Amino acid sequence: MGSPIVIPKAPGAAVIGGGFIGPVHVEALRRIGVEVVGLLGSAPDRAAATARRIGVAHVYRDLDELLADDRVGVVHVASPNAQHFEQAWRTLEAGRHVVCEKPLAITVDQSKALLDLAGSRPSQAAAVNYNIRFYPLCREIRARIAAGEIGRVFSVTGSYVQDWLLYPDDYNWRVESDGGTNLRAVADIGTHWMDLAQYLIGESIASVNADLATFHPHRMRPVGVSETFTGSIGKDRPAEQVEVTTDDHAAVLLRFDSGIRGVFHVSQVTAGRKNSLTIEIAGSEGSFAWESESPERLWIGSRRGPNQFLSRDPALLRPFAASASHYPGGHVEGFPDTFKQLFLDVYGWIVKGRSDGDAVTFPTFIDGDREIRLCEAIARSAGEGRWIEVG
Ligand code: SOE
Repeated sequence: MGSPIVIPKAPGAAVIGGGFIGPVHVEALRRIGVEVVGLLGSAPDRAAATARRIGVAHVYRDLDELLADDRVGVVHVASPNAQHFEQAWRTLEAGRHVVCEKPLAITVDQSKALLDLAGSRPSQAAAVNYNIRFYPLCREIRARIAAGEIGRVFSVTGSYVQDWLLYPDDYNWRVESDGGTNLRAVADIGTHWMDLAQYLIGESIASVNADLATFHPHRMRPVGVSETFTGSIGKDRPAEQVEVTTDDHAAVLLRFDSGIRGVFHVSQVTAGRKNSLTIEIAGSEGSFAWESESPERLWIGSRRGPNQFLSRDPALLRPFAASASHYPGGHVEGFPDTFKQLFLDVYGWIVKGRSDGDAVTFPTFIDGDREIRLCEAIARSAGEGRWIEVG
């Protein structure tokens, strides 16, 4: 509480992507006082409808027009994954800051090229939207582990499961092969889980051993667009059967740099789980457990005394956690607030102006590139049936 909740003199922003997550970016930007000057979508008519719905005044014809608009200082790339590379690349080349939705790219070649380009332009922010880091209680876990509260970390385990692709007639651009790792649940939500796990314990994953499953080898692709999380909407449209090879489910064993062990599973076919990330960290003196669908509560496990539940209350949190929490205890903060907090970090860094002393506090292309390397290692491990070192 008390930290700035608007960014004075923030540059204007443009958002690419009018599906599910683009409007989430728009809403969060407005909450911190950033003007969203325009929207670019994959189809002008649909983009115009979305722009009217969310109150964005201008719809760009194409990326050329967007990058020619000198009101745009920051571009938010919230388009389908296969478009991220070109849009992020051209944004940086045009001298703008970029906030790219995960995953950063489709291949390591792409993510490495973006990382190198961003590194050559240190005055431009190059962020990746790993928003789950910004739940206050996730920051509390990170701060307490760093302070040694649970001693030596033994393991990190958990899951990220949803049900919006449960049925064979559920469809979305994500189920199509991306021409790279061909990963879907892993690339879409597994990267969230892996980024969070590494962030909480402050250590990178060194090797993986993965098992993937595609439970629906065929799906019904409706004519027209299928947005994210649309459930049974549009099921009455004509559809054609298509082959699907991307993962509905994955189970992945992990070894971290220091020997810490991990395991997670992801699924987009778990009935009743809407957007459920769980993570549990076991240490020599205690453990933590947190669930994204109950984000205001942190479970603290102990052998020497009673287990505890810590409710998010900035007055009870460590400063690193309290600084990402603007509402008093009991006034529930959630998914939208994590976008607001991440963008406060990015735009705060931008308006402060680049200086060597300015530590970056938001996830960058370095983190985005690491996740693509993890995806490639997971895809290779599943194909070869063995442990694979992460490049
Ligand atoms: C779909 O799985 C999705 O929208 C992801 O793409 C987002 O990153 C996640 O935050 C919610 O679920």
